[in-house]
Amino acid sequence: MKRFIELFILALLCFASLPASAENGYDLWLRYRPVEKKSLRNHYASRFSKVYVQDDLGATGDAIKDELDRALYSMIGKHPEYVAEKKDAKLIISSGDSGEGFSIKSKPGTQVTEIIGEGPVGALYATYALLHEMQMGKLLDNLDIERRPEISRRVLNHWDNLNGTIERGYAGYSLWNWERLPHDIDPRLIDYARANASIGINGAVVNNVNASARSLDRDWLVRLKGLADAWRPYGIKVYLTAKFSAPIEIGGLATADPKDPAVAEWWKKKADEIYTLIPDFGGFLVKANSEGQPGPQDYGRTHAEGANMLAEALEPHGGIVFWRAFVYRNDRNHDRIVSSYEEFHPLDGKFNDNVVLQVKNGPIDFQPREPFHPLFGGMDQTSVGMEFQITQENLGHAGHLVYLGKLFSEVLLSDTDGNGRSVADVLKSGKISAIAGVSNIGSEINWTGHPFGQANWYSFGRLSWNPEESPEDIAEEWIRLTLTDDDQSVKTIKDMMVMSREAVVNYEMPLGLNHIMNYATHNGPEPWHHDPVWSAYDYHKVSCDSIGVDRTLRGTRATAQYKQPICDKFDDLSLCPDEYLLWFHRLPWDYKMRSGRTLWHELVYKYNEGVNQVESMISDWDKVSAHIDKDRHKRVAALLRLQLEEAKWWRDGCLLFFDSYARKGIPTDYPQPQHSLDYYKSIPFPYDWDGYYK
Ligand code: BDP
Repeated sequence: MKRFIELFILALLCFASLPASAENGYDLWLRYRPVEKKSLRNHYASRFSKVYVQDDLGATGDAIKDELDRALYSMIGKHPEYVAEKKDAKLIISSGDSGEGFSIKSKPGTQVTEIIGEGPVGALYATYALLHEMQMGKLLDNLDIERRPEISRRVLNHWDNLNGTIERGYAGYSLWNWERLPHDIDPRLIDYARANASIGINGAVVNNVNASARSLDRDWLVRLKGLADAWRPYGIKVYLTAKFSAPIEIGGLATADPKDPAVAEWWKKKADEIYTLIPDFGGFLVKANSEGQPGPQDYGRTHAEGANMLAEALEPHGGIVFWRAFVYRNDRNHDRIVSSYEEFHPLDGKFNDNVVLQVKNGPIDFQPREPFHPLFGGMDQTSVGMEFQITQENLGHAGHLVYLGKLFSEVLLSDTDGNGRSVADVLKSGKISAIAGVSNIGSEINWTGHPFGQANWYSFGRLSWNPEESPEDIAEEWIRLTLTDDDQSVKTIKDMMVMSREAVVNYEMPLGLNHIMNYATHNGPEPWHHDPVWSAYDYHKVSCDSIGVDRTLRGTRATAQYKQPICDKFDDLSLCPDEYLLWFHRLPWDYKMRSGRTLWHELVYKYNEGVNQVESMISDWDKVSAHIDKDRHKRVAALLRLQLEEAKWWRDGCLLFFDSYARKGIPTDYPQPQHSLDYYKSIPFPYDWDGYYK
């Protein structure tokens, strides 16, 4: 009978390990698939036969047990058995008072594994790390892992509006059920916390940078407390965006001038109120004097004066201010690229210690490729934090497969001074080290809309913990955890992912072109957009003989904002990498490229390369069908077809437009556009999901 039951379980497990026909992606990278190999199953079963979890780990200890229960039951069909004494245990989980670092060690010559967290959250992170090893099919015999995060604040920024819409969100509506908080904690909110904790994300700014002052009202704060309490065991702090005019809007004051004592007092009281409800509240994120948002400059004060006033209100409670550096003048005669550095560089050293200047990865605005922002390395006496965008605002929304791990890593490893001081080093050197990602998640069942969007959330977390990790390795692990562990398929999918970032650059904005997307939706080409306030011509400056913007020392001097020798690298045409060519230089159509082609020909070549890359992604995805569950395979296949259509739309629209100036014609050995330029100009843009441009 016992043998029969064993065989039966084995049959069930084997069946379960085939690609399931229906997976909706909800489980993310925490699928805990049944372990097929009997020997491995037994190995895990024996290691988890007796588990000791230090009993004063509080709610985090419960979260650890909950995760072990789910994982073990799903992977080997058994729950772990908990024991009260360390000496009886095979898995020992304990921790010190606080901290996120941890170690996992196998005790030589025994079957014992010991996890020690610096604090309870460290022990939780270690638990996820151990389960990760198991999901990767590893034995637990020779573990010798020690980890500590390189960056201390690893935060998702949710651009969620209080009415449930998400600005630039393409995966449905906000997950925060404000109406029923704090009483009803939707189980999904816990799954959100689990997913984040499993990749080390430890903070969430829950509302939009284009903030509503109402989020600071007591009515909302008590609801926010519901989220804070639910996420605390997972090591996640909540933060709010603070609208600078809140003292007027909800405080009844006549001004929001940071130098007015009544204003400072209002913020102090507000902070006290928040901390009474949420003792570990993270702090404020502020978008000020940017794109119409109020700020200190409305009162003739500097960004530093505004930030410090808020910082003083938070300081007694241990809170911090993320002050965004995303500012530009609404002046079409001024190169937008240089604005933010011009504004903030003179303020270096003027920010309080609990202020982080949050800087977008590049100096424009989340384009498919940008050189790193010169404020990284340009503000040595200020804590400078990174802001990446995980939601693909300018990279095909949730319709395109684009693996952003490559983009994140490229920026993090950029050399800021010629001596190898990378952007990541700059982040790490701040009094407060911080990295933020504008989230791509929403209410869609698979969280991110595109199934591969999950990899961008995942890689953001992993690189925030350790910016030096290889994005290729991260992609591979994500694939194994999320899609398949068939080696050949893993390799094929990984190659696809790695190429996908280059593909989107090629079919949207090759050779350093930028900001030529549709004005409102930011999806699809519109290099012809031109109105009194915003014109794509400011970004490409196309004419009959040339294209690109001269941002060298002879032009708008954007290159001067970089330290030497990086300044020279971008400024000197012979040194400037092709990928930033038209970003920094204005060149004639017949300019001879390194490839031997003319600039015009190179542009044609690159746009076509992008389309070809999507075509090869389609055929690669076809090849792995036997090893991916049907539903997700079908969904990605459909999305890749959409991506191909849109890649061609970008290519043909842009090339026809640029050629209406260059008059060179598309060489006959390339596919010719199927439609006229007028046709591409007349394509209507569907409504914008985020409700911002109503
Ligand atoms: C732009 C987005 C806009 C954001 C803004 C920001 O289009 O929706 O509000 O950035 O980061 O890229 O503040």
